[in-house]
Amino acid sequence: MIDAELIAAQNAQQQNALDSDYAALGERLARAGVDIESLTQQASQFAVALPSWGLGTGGTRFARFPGSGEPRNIFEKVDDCAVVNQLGQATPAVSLHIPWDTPSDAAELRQFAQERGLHFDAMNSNTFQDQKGQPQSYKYGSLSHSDKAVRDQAVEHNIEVIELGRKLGSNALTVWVGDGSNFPGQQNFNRTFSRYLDSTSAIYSALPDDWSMQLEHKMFEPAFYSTVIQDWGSSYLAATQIGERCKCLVDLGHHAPNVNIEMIVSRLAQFGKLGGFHFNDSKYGDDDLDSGSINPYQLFLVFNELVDIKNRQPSFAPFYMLDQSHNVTDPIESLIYSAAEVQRAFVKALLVDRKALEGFQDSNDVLMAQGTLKAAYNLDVEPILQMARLRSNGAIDPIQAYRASGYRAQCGKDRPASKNSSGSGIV
Ligand SMILES: [Mn+2]
Repeated sequence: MIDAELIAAQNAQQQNALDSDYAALGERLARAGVDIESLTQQASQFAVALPSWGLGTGGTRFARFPGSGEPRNIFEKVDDCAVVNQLGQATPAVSLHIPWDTPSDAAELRQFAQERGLHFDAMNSNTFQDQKGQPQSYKYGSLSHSDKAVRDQAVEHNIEVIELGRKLGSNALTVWVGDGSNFPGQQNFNRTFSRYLDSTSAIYSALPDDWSMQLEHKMFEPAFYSTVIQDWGSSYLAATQIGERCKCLVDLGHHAPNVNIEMIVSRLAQFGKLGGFHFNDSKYGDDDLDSGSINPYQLFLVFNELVDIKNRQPSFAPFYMLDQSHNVTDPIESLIYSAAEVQRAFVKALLVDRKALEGFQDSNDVLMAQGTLKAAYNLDVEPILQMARLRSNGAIDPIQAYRASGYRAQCGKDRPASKNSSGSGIV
């Protein structure tokens, strides 16, 4: 963790400017009948989970360029998560990827995280890679494989992940499989999907009563011709077939270019099947770039739907996680920055004048309807995010505080690279 006095000293230098900016924004919002304190309160409560695999440097199929002081095991990853949350105050949960980050002692890891103010969110299984010593190969698929022995092994792995998650205090399982085909004719679409449904139903039947299961769709990759759960339609069909607590998870990078993701969000939520999100951004495909770095307006439009849904269904509580690959930045900095971008989109979505919007929609005042969204999007809510962090003992400027702390340089000394270091994956 970072020395609290260092954060306080940094904040002290910046607080006068913040107080002034916050007062000015508060005054402006008050003229529109909006209470800035309510927004700051909601910003403080906003949380997005950190992916355990996001703390190490990511890479592509071509190369990985790790920096110094990378976490070498799950405990060091949790240490880094604690720093992200300490400074940014928006990421109190960690989402584990199994088996990349399987702890030898779940109780020890749970306590280790608790001592750092963290808890465990949705668990992620992995049947897209062969693990050392496993008898069956996933070369031709896992949950939908033609061979029952392979499917059974994949189901068993997911059940083990649930068992581990129970010990860690998690309450959800996210299932993404790369199953699919590379060539026309390689697989029969109907039989493959049926086998997938049988396998996921078997996993679902092992789900504790207070757990949910999230199906993550992805258009392509690693399969390049067809993918079993390639889109939200397939995901919805599967989740509906499997059971009530089986939902669809939307990863922002898992769609064709220009697809209207915010409408997918609305559709799934309208029928009670929106379970969660993996936030990231993309220019071309599943780029796993930092949230809000390419298309922040899309992120805002997604949250515009989420706020709308929440207003209709107060119990709506989807899982939020950052799912990014940090190839050329310090992962801690990217995660702090990205969490704030997601939080920013949320706060801006809260600012949408929904009553006015509904009026413009019903009277077909197109210009004013789109302008109502833009008015909220264009407002700079940075003072609200800064104040929310300050009041939670985070940093007004978390990147500056992180750099001033020298945390990464210290890790470079404390964490000499070992050949057992666990890297990162791209999910
Ligand atoms: Mn994902």
